[in-house]
Order: sequence, then structure tokens, then C-alpha cells
Amino acid sequence: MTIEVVNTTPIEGQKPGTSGLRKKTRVFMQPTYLENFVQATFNAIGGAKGKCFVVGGDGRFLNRPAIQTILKMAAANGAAKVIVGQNGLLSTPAASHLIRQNQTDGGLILSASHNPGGIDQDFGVKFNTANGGPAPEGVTDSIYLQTQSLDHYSILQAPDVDLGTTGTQAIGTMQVDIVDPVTDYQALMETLFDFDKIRALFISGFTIRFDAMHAVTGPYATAILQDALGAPSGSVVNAIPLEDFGGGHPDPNPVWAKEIIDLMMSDTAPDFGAASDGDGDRNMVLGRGIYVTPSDSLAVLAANAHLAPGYRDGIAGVARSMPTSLASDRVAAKLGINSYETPTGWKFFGNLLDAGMVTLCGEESAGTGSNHVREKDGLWAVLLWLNILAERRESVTGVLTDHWQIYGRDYYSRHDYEAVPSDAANQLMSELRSKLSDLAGQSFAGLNIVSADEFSYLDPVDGSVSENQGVRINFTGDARAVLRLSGTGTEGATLRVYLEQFAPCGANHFKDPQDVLEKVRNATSIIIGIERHTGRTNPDVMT
Ligand code: G16
Repeated sequence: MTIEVVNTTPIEGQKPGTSGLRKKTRVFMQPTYLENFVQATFNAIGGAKGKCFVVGGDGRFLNRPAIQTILKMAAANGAAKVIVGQNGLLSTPAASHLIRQNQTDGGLILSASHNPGGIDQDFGVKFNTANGGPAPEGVTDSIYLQTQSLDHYSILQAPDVDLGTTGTQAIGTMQVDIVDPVTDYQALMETLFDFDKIRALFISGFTIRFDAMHAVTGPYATAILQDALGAPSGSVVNAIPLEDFGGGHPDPNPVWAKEIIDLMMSDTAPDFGAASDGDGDRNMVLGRGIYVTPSDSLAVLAANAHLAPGYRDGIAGVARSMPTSLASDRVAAKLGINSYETPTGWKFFGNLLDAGMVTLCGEESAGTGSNHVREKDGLWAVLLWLNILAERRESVTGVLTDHWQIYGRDYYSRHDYEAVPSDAANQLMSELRSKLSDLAGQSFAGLNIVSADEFSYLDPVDGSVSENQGVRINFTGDARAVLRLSGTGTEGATLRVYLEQFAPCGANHFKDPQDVLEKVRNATSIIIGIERHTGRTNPDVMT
């Protein structure tokens, strides 16, 4: 029996333009809260009748009950079929692949990404469209509008689906296919990479540690790195997805993935280290004694992608988010291909990928990916690195050193000031915006400003314009600072300050990045008045 529920809980705070809804788990547990978002999503896409969707999540607390609700609502809204990962698990890139492979009408992905999980932590839902990518702003804005006016939702009264058993089931008249979360994703990876070569690398004694951070990539990394490619058992650690990610933040950065950083900086480091995040779209790459910044990783992958079978014919172009360092632009210039600068957020790469204008994309926030899906893909990045190392038979340090000798090094660091009161953060940004046009020509802490502006993006494919995407300040001497407020936090505001300093070919490329960036950091602090506005003298996280 379908129930029409009236008087739904309004969804407060879903920002127009954001890819989905991320809130504290208890907020999602309020009666009718999740249901409101799901119904709003179905309404915004013209209804679910006769449609096919993919549903899965990163296994965090509430994942399975939320899936049961979504299935019953999809059935009540007339959907024809839903494909679900076994036990409710699907990494974000694997979900993107399933959406594309099965030519579905989209998918609902349950995750708060790299944010912690648990009843007192974070939960999230987002809708991906039929191309497999995060819904573009037009769709997310209409979902938001729907959430504001919705007065009822439909749900089928039916027993729960058995998420633990693969195969076909039914809920009402809707077909539910429970699939192994890894099989199709692994098959896709086998088409892109030379598994024999990587296997030979491991046989030669090459060692790896992959930290799945108790999150969704555990089963993927175990199946691919250990079972298929022959990395010794125990190479993948923290491999069982847990509802609270073992109490940690499943965020592969030097703060939250300290365990693997410490290992890689120690005398017992393996040849290669990597970690992924809650939903498997982010990655961290390390060599013995060296951390590869995500910006450098994108540049190295772009310069060497042709060494992997999936990219043998070269790449069409490279796109990076605006705060990502200029390192990949330098590679694109040398390769004679186009490079694009987009706003923060993977959804802005979708049109470029769909139009065949770029093959690789990346963000400084540990996101790298290609046209194989429409999400960033943590394990894909690890496999491309391994394929490159298997071809070049060099260490990570060797590959990076060589890269910097050819292109120069973009020293880079992101400083995050978390849980800043929203009023203070907004005041900081509006004060900065008000003086932007006067900054050029001024000098702060010994650095001259060449230009300062607010980034706005004109999408070359659909002509849409996205404004207010962060402030860029360029200094003389090839230094740059970028400032923006996070769009994904769940508590107060997070101020992100991105610092960059170029060291050309021939310069010393082995200095401490924080030392190199001190001048641009000091100048930026004065310009924006971080301490005056936030009371903070130091960031909470430096990546
Ligand atoms: C952060 C990162 C962005 C990233 C976004 C979503 O956004 O800075 O680069 O696109 O998270 O990442 P994920 O899909 O892994 O959650 P923000 O707005 O907090 O800076």
C-alpha cells in the first residue's frame, strides 16, 4: 500500500548550488527529513515513474535504513528498477560507473564523503544524473526549490529488502537488483590499466600499503590490489568498512591519515603508500619519504598517462579547480593540449568530460579522475600511479624529481580554519571583496600584488555562469593566494586559504613547503585580517 504523507519537515540550510545535502546524522533521523529530500529529488527530475536508478553508500551509520526508505519511496513513485550495492555499499566512483554502464536515469549516493560517521557525526545524500556525475546546478537548485514547497511524499508500506544477498528481488512492482559492489568497477579498471605489468612489479618485490581508513574502498582495494594484482596480504589495512570509520575522519590528508604518513616517513616504509576517503573518491599518494600533493599528482598523471593502455593515444585536455596549483597547466602547455580552470566541485568537470574536451581532471582536495566515470576516483589514481611506476621502474621520488626538473615545482599548501562563526567568516569575505579592486599595486609583508579578483566561471559548453567562486590574489615572483569559504562543512564556516609559490626548473625543489610559503602566508594574513576576524593565529589543518 502506498502512503501519502503530508506535513513534511522542511529541509533548512540546503544551500542552492551544493551537490547534495550534508547534515548531522541526527538531523537526517528526524521524521520525514530524508523523505523530503528524496521526494524533492524525484519531483525535480520530472518524477520517478518508469525510471531506473542506482542506490548505494559508503556504509556509514544510517546507510542501510536510508536505503530501505529510498527503495520504498522509489517504488511508490513508480520507478521501474533500482540497482543497489550488496549490503548497501557502493563507492562514489563505482556508483557513477553503474549509472553509466546500465544507462540508468541517475543515482542516489549516501555519504558525507570525508566527514566522520556515526549517530553524532555526519550523513549526506546526493543525486547524480544519467551521465554518472553530480547533478549540475540547474538540477540541485530545483531540488532545493522543491524542498521549500513540498507538502507530501509517497512511500510504499512493504517489508525491507534483503540487502545482503545478490540477485533480483521486488518491492511492489519495482525490480531491485542487488549487485556485488566491486565486480563491474574492477572490470572497468582492467580495461584502463596493464594489470600484467603491475602484477610483475609486485612480483619483483615492490611493496605497497593502502589505508582504506575503515571506509568503502576496503573491499575494492583488497580485491584489486591484493587478489588480482598480487600485492601481499596485509598490504591493504583498515579494510573493513565500519559505520563510524573506527572513530576517525576518513579524510586522506596529512592530519587524518597520519598513520600512513608516519609509516611512509619511517625506515620501514614500503615503496608506495596511499589512502582513500569515506566514499572512495579521494586519494592520497606517497612515496618512501615523500608526500605527493594532489596538485602535483594531477600534473604527473597528465604527463605520464600515455603509459597506461586506457590513455595510450594521449589525453584531450586537463581541467583543474581554480584553487588547484598551476602545475597541470604547465604540463598541458608542453603537451599542446587545452587546460581549464573551473570552480571548486567535481560537478564543474562534467560538461568538459561529456564534450570530450578533457580527459583528466583534478582538485587540490585529493581528487583526481578521468573520463572513465564522472566522479573523482581514489583507487583509479592509485592504479594509474602504479601503472606509471611499473612502466618507468622508478621510485615515486624519482618520478617527482624528474617532473620538477622539466616543469619546475609549484610549492603548495592549503590552510583551513574550521568551525569559524559564520558571521565572522562572511564579514571577512565581504570586507575582502569590498577592497579587491584597490589591491593591485599595493605591497604587504614585502610582496607586491599584481592582480586580485573574484573568480567567475563561464562554462564553455553550456554557457552558464557561476559567480563568486573565490578570491584570487597574484603576487610578483609567481606567488598566489586563493581564499574561499567551504561549501561542504556541517558546523559554522570553514575558511580555506590556498598558498602557492613557483620555483622554476633548476631551482632547489627540496625545501620545506611551509618555509617557502611563509612570505605569501604572511602577506595574505595581513590582507584579509584572519586574526582580527576569527581570533585564530594558526590554521586547524594544513595540507
Ligand atoms: C571540498 C573540496 C572540494 C571538493 C568538495 C567535495 O569542498 O574543497 O574540492 O570538490 O569538498 O568533495 P567530496 O566529493 O570528496 O566531498 P569545500 O567547498 O568544502 O571546499
